[in-house]
Amino acid sequence: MATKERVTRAKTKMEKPRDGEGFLGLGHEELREVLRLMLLSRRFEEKAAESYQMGKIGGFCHLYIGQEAVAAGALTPLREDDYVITGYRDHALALVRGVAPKAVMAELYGRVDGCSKGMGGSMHLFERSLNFMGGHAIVGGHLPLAAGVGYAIRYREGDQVVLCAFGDAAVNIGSFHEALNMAAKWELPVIYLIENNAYGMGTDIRRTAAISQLVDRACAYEGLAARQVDGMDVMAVRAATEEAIELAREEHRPSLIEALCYRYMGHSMSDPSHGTYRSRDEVERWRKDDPILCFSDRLVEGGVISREEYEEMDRAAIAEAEEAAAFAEQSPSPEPADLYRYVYSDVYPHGADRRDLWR
Ligand SMILES: Cc1ncc(C[n+]2csc(CCOP(=O)(O)OP(=O)(O)O)c2C)c(N)n1
Ligand SMILES: [Mg+2]
Repeated sequence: MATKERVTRAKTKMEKPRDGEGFLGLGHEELREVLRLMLLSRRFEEKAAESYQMGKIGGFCHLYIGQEAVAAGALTPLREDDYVITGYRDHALALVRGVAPKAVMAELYGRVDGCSKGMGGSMHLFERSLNFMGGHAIVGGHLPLAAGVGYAIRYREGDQVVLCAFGDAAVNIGSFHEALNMAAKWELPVIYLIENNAYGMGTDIRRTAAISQLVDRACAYEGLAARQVDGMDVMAVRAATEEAIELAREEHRPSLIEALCYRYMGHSMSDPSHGTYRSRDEVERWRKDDPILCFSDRLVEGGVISREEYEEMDRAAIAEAEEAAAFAEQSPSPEPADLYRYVYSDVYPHGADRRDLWR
């Protein structure tokens, strides 16, 4: 079964060594902010799980618990005008990108104050003002969209980058290859980030991928830089991403990063935490590498934060999640009449005027 031994080597065409050991020259404030965002994601999702179990949230809901180092490591080095796009396991990425917890929770509740006006739900978080381009439910469907955003950046001669996250199962989807081929051929500033949590729903990736190290898929595309990192180590993810950002911004070179991580919960809220496809022992082994506990220990040892400050930060994250849920509860549901409002379609209810729909 999947274990930490999967972190085999720093497979790379990039030049610098993988560095998750130090603090990458970050100041204490920046390091504490990275930790705060990981804690916020964790506590937010624990609250979301509680609300889901109480029937307050409906539909699909996939938690990121256990994978927080990937979102925090990959998104915190981005600039405000860079772009982020991801799949359906999107809560943590939205929060780290800066979408307000209240707007994310209200979206999970399907309420009008949600970041997608309550029309998208858990899998379709979106925030244009932060260049957070979703939240996409179709496995691998957003990889070509990331190439499209990268193409738009090149066309406008900008220097932004696109960070595109997706799960391990997406590497067997045709659009993965189409997107990587285009990104490499057209030298698009896109960073493709595999969140390899070892499973696609209940299927071990080793049963479906005809390659043992997913990052090796990059070898098929000339010019695509590649790196495999320990996805439980936020600084390792950040180091690899910083390097990829530099390549994209300075040299228009795309990258493929594989972050080896693990989800502690079931595939979605409708699945049990452990399931029959993995053992309790395996989950417990990975829990020993909890990305938040490991990083907070390092920060305490390094004198960046005291235990008391950490506990205070944790209490603040819990309070923020509670406030988000209270906010979501009182936010109204969308009007049924607005159902067609944001849909591209020629079919309008009751002969409504096209212009009415774009008010
Ligand atoms: C094209 C497509 N096929 C099947 C599904 C159903 N499905 C939803 S999630 C999932 C597993 C994806 O696993 P992975 O890419 O590893 O992401 P993870 O859930 O582990 O984050 C599948 C098969 C889908 N959403 N889209
Ligand atoms: Mg997976």
